[in-house]
Amino acid sequence: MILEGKTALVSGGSRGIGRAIAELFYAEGANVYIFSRNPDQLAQAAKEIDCKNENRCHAVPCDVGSKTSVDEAFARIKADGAVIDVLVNCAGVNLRGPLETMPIETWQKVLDINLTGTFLLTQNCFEGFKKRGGGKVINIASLMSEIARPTISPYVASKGGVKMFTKAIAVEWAKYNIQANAIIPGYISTEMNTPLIQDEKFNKFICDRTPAGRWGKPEEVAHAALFFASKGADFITGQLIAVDGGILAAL
Ligand code: GCO
Repeated sequence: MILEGKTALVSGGSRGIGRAIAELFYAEGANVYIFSRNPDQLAQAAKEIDCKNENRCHAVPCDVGSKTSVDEAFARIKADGAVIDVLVNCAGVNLRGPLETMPIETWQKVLDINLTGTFLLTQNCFEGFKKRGGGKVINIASLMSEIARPTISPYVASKGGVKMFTKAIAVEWAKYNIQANAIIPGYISTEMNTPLIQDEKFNKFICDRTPAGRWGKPEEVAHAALFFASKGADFITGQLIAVDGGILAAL
C-alpha cells in the first residue's frame, strides 16, 4: 500500500474533499489524523474512516484559523508520539456576499481559515518533516486560485494566496526533501456547494461550463492527493493539478 507506515494529517478531514482524502489515505495504509472544528462530526467521521478498527484514524478538534487551537492540536499529536509525514491543508470555508458590503469580520474569517490556517499547520509540521528526512505538503487550492467569479472575494483572495504560498513552501523547503504541491478542484459535489447545486440556474451554468458536463466527486480529488503524497512525486514540487472536468482548459 502506497502510504504504509506514513502518518498523514488532513485538516477539514471530517467531510467533503478532506473526508475523501482521509478515507483513501487510510485505505492505502496511512495512520491518519483529521482536524475539524465540529467535535461531534469529527468523532463520527474518525470512527467511520477507521472501518478496519485498527485505531489508524484519530480525531483532533482544531480551528485552523486560531493559533491557540492549532498549538493545542499539535501538542496532542506530539503527546501521541506521532510525527506527520504528509500534511493535507483542506480545511476551508466560503462565505459569499457582494464585495461592496462584505463585512471585515467575514473577510478575516475566510482568510484566517483558508490561508493563515494553511500557514500555521505547515509551519507546525516542519520539525517533524526535518526529523524524518522529508515530507509532503498538499494544499487544496481552487479554481479560484486562477479565475474569479462575483460574490466570493475573500475566498478568491485566500485561494490565490494558497497557490502562491504552495510555491513559497516548495522553493524554501526543497533542500529538506519536502515537496509542496496543490490541487485545484473544480466544482465538486460537497456540503460547501450544496446551495449552488440546489440552485437550478447555477447548477445548469456549471454543468454547461464544465467540459465533462457534471460536478466532480470528492474521491476524484482524493486520487490526485494520493499521487502527490506518493514517492512517485518526490521530484515534483511547487506544482498544481486541476481536477476540474476541463473547466480551466476551456474558453
Ligand atoms: C463557489 C464555489 C467554488 C468552488 C470551488 C471551485 O462559490 O463558486 O464554492 O468556490 O467551491 O472553490 O474550485
